[in-house]
Amino acid sequence: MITTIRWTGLAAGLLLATAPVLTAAPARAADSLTTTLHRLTADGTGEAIGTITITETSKGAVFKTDLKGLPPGDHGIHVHQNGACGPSESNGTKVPGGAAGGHWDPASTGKHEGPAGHGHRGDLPVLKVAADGTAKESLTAPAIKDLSALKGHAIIVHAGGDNYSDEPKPLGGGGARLACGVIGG
Ligand SMILES: [Cu+2]
Repeated sequence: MITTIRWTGLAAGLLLATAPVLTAAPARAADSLTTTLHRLTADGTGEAIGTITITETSKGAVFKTDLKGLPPGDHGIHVHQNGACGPSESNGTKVPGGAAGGHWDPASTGKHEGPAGHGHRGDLPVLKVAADGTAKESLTAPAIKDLSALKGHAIIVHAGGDNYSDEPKPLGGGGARLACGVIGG
């Protein structure tokens, strides 16, 4: 009888000890988000080209890229409105990654001004790809304060660079969409 009581006490103690860990887990998971990027094709998505991990810091959200297989040089990279990486259709032609929609712009500014501007909230610092096709960069977005707001949007890497302006070409001049990943999905 005494043994039974002791075991019950021990079990209760274990439950109490593990309870805080269980309740803390969801909060910890929200501290970072990871998305896998895939190469875009006219029919959808192809091979995976790496990951982007997003963390919240006092300076804004930091997008840490671990990518490969990209053309060397500067590439526009942005958070886009829709959590979809499929093609869209324009005049009967499939546009790779078109389903991701335009740049994430919750304040409806309609302006592309780069990460330090007051336009699209999804405008990130330009992605620099090394000569070997890899990009291991930390891109800070001062305007993005809240990681949870990023969930369900897509990250797009463009073929061209990004001059943080709508002139002379719209949306920084990035043009065609090369790779895509849905944040938190
Ligand atoms: Cu973009």
